[in-house]
Amino acid sequence: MIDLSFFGGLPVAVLGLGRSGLSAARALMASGAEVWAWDDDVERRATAAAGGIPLVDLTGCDWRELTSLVISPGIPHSHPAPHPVAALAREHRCEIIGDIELLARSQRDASYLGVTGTNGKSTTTALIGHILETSGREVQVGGNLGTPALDLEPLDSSGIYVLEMSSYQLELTLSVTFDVAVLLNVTPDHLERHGGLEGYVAAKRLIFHRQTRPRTAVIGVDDETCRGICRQLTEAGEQIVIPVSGSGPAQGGVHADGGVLTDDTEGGKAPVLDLREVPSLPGRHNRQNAAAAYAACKTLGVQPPVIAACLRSFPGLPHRQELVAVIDGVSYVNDSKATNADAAAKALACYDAVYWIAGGRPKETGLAGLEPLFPRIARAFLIGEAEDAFATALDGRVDFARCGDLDRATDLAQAAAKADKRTGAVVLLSPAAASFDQFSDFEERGERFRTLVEALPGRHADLDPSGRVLQ
Ligand code: UMA
Repeated sequence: MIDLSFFGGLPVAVLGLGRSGLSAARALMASGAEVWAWDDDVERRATAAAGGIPLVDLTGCDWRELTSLVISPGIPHSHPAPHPVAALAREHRCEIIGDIELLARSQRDASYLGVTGTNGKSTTTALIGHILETSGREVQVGGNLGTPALDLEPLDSSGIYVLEMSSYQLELTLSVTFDVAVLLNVTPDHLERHGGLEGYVAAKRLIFHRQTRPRTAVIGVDDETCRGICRQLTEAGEQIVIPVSGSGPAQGGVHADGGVLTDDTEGGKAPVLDLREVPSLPGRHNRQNAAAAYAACKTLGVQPPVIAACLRSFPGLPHRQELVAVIDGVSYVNDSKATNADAAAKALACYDAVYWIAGGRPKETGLAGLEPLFPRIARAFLIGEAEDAFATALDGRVDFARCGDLDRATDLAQAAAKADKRTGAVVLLSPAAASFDQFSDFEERGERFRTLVEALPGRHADLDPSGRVLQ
């Protein structure tokens, strides 16, 4: 448990009682703080109360008593409009912070490694955690990836927190200075929440806040926005900057052009590993993730051959291009985490005969940018609120079926893949939309897909724990 006794005896407001809020409330209570917890959802309040967390309606309490509001990352505090509780906190000059801020205030001796970016940050965070752990470091891995910051273990000066940082969390974290900060890529996402692209980019840049040498920024240079940030930081010279690329050169950095991870940080373009030999890191996007993980871990002193061995043994992450079954020669891939078109594009680009399950609650960007990948789609199976919009985008270009929900889509996709008998057929759940219309989160959607697939008729091949086919 993370010790927050600096709040001992003081009232602290906690808004949002999901994963991070419950964890914050518990850590604060265990540290002797007087927790005033609230959630807009009546069921969440009931669950929290049943767990002994004291509820106080934060819209009607005496704010003069409070100095800190710990807000869950998913709750808006500025755009599109501040949540009424956040507005009250501001009015009363009360700080608005997140759970990672509390971790940083408590664990001051440990090192911090942060990973952000629109896509790939979970895989890269897990990869870095895997490399550091395997090479014998004391590591705690969490944040946006799933384990809330205050559920992590305390660490001393030899330990490293490896944190996936969403743009939401970065805005709520004031006092972490990352020893190594990784920015992978920026494409439009969460625009409503940040008041537009400029606000989103500004939030992402917070990962570099206050960094000075020898602190290090690892920056993907495969998109224009990040290339610009890399140029600016290099020119400013405050921290060490390592460019990384999955698809082109990265002078003085690490790249994986053509699939071979290559270290150019010491001027020698040293080949490290052929990433095409690593099945748990498929596709071009994973080349940049691997390059970033390599650069980050080498900065922390892990030797290149050790990093290469750890990349090979990486088991991959659930819900990210996760091979859940091979049935009668057809692969079933769970990519439920792909909640926007850009993320779905990464998966679609990996396969040639895709039976694509897509839909959910659509993002503003819809299916924009996916057109060049349409020839890879044998047929699309549309679900959820996005059905109309996605049908319009695919009409006349990709054969599609409106399925309503995931259960029907999975059945129809299997039937179509079986009937077509195409070589390399893949039933891919890569929704390009959020899950919230039909599921509580992308994980529940992915688990449902796994359950449905496991129950499908046919001959199921044996897979090893990292998803490799054994027969
Ligand atoms: N709530 C309110 N009022 C509101 C909105 C929400 O009371 O106006 C309440 C909800 O009823 C619910 C709680 O707030 O009880 C949910 O809070 P939350 O959305 O912040 O979710 P948590 O369960 O605390 O999970 C958060 C992260 N969620 C978001 O940022 C949306 C999780 O990231 C993270 O894993 C977890 O903390 C632990 O650190 C998920 C995510 O979707 C994976 N992240 C986004 C992304 O990756 O794109 C940013």
